[in-house]
Amino acid sequence: MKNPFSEFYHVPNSKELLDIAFKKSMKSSAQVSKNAPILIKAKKKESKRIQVAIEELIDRILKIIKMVPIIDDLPDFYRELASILVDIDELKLTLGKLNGILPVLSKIEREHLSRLNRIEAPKEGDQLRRSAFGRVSSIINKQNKNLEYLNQIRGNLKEIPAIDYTLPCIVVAGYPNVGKSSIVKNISTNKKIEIKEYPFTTKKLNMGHLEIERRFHKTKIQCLDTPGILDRPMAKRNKIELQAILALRLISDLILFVFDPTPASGYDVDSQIELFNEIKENFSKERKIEIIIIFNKIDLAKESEIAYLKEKLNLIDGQFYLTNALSGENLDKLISDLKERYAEKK
Ligand SMILES: Nc1nc2c(ncn2[C@@H]2O[C@H](COP(=O)(O)OP(=O)(O)OP(=O)(O)O)[C@@H](O)[C@H]2O)c(=O)[nH]1
Ligand SMILES: [Mg+2]
Repeated sequence: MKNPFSEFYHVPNSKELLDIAFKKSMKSSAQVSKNAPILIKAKKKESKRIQVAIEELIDRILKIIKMVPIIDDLPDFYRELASILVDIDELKLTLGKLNGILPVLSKIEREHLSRLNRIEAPKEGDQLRRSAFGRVSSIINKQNKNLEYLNQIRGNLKEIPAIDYTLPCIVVAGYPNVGKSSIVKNISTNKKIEIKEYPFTTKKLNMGHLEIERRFHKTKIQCLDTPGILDRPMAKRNKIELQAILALRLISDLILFVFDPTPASGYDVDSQIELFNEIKENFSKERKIEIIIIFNKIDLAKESEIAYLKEKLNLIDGQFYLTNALSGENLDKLISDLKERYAEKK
């Protein structure tokens, strides 16, 4: 499904909202006969202006509230990811506060319209409209913090990748800076992934695809690049790491675990092994998900570094890939392995 937050569009701030509403209001024209007395004309004109402004505001605020999906109703993955990225209680509270001003706006409208009916001089109509606009402005301005908050969290939520639950999903995981993104960028269609020489470059989940040919049709497999994870207790893991954990837990059909056997990533191999064991134990065994092991950066790796990892993981040749994500060496083998695995499977 597409990202449920893809229709969470820009949220105007209070000034923008008021500008739109008042502009529309001042352009409005009331239906009144030319020959009507000035007092009637003033009443009709100002009533219309007040109505247009307040109804426009109510309409726009309702639209803002409605474009935020109800988090509790989302599928597990999106719901949990949203709770990692934003404080859901604060979001609910913010939407509740915005919703709370709607009856207040309606009341101001009703009160001013009934007072307008009773005016005795045209200039009182102008004064009443100004008074209504003043009260409305003060209410909307008090919501500015909430409007800006929505716009700010929108930035995080709209970056959530679209997951197609009908297609297999390979999750690429490992320590920071080991070359996960370089591999996904190389093997998938996603060429926009950012790669940098420092850890925690990837701060969100990036989706890429691999096209595969089945006997009668073409299809795709999903390949998800994740942020690095450190070997530490779950409770200590930050929001960036937790996104990777969530993907492993909820949407992986196959895990690609990437090791950097060299000191280049800045993290030692034993910690990477600990993380591997944790992932194997928690996310592979229970859900019967296979792990493909990759030793990356073979252009830098010494034989002794590869031998150490092999021995520690109890692997024999053929049970892991040796890759260079910069040159693409051996990634073609990995791609054909992946394509073969999914060529006939559903
Ligand atoms: N020499 C060499 N450098 C590599 C290789 N693969 C990746 N790198 C470099 O390692 C650094 C980290 O690469 P990324 O692909 O960003 O690593 P990552 O695992 O996605 O890192 P995070 O997103 O921070 O967790 C970059 O400077 C890459 O150019 C490789 O096979 N050989
Ligand atoms: Mg990365």
